[in-house]
Amino acid sequence: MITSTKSEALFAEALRYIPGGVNSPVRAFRAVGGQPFFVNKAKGAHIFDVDGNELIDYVGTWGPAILGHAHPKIIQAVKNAAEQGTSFGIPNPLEVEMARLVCASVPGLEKVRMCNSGTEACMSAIRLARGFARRDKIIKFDGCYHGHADSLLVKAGSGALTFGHPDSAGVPAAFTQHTIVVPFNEPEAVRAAFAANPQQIAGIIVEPVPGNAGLYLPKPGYLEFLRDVTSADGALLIFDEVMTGFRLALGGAQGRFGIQPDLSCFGKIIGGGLPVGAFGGRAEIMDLLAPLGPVYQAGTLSGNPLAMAAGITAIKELSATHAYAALEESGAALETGMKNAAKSAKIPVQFNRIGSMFCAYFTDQPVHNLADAMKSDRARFTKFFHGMLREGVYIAPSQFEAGFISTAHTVADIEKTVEAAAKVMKAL
Ligand code: KE4
Repeated sequence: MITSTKSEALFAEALRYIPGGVNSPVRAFRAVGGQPFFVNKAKGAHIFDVDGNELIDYVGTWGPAILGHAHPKIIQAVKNAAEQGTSFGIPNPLEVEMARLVCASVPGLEKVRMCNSGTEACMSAIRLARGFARRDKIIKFDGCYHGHADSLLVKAGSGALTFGHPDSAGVPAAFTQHTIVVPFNEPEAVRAAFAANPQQIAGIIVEPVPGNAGLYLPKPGYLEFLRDVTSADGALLIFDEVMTGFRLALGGAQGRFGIQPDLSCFGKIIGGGLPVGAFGGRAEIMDLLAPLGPVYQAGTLSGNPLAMAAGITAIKELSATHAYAALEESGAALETGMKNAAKSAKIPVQFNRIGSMFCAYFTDQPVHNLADAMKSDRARFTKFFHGMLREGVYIAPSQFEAGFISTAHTVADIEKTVEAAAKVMKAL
């Protein structure tokens, strides 16, 4: 970073009016120290802060910017929609097109309901699962983050984990008594939970590829195991694809791994950068939702035309181009470069990656779940983060977040990133 005077002044004023100076905790740099910078422009794979610094961006507004920032087709779609009105609160044609596109993209999805965030999507999917199964208990995995609904803020990942309070204050024990937390990638823990609660578990909610404690992959057969163990007990399998949906493939992780959950949650990419969430599944489950059925869920701005226009354009662009092949190529190049940088610097790095999602853990042990991730050297990550920032590369300001590559990242961007990593790792 060259200068930060304007960001510092803005942050001082932000602290006056906004708790922690931010509207979402993970932006506050609390995990890595220092102060956040303020951005007023983003284009392609680059962000531009108020002091004129230009950075290669691997946060991508936490996942939505898979096509890069300010993609011309998305900007034009939002402009066109805005000229017709920004919200109607009345069914609009774009909602139908979005629902059709999402259902056509994700195998087995028969119906979908739009909402305004991933939190809403996951909270609603759980309520629906409980209403369908007529059971109260839910299994989640430590380190997974499904938004900040009360019953899910238990050993949650992302910002909750970053700030060391995975179980938030203000959540009565009664609200989480039905939430069972087990470690990811350990089948025995799930078997034990079902054995201790036979026919009482409404469902498992899981990030099929957890991206909120850094990034780690399901071990071979693990997702198939979750599918089988839930079916055997009459529980539902809920894939939280808010991050992985339309990121790992057009059909999300479920399409990539060939697993069909009962319910799926989406967000981020399908909003094209505007506030959107969605959840969907078989019609026999979804039709329990109001106004058809007894499970209530609602939202003033759900399906609003601007977010629909942006999301539809993003999905169409992803399906019309060879986006995922390009993302795989960039991801592989980054992975090779980062691993070579670590080797030449002689420091232990586990570089986990799938498609365009990645995370560098500073440890010599493999990372398969939260317990493994917690063993990584966070002091080293902090030095790496600030070193990369000085070299003009912005990665997530927390070890417990994933990185994202977009179709806008060029070969030159990846090369510059790898050169920066080689230089910074040598000094760690
Ligand atoms: P939102 O309510 O933030 O739209 O989505 C919640 C959510 C649900 N499920 C998954 C798998 C998610 O990754 C998220 C949100 N992701 C974080 C980044 N790790 C959002 C960043 C933030 O909290 O500012």
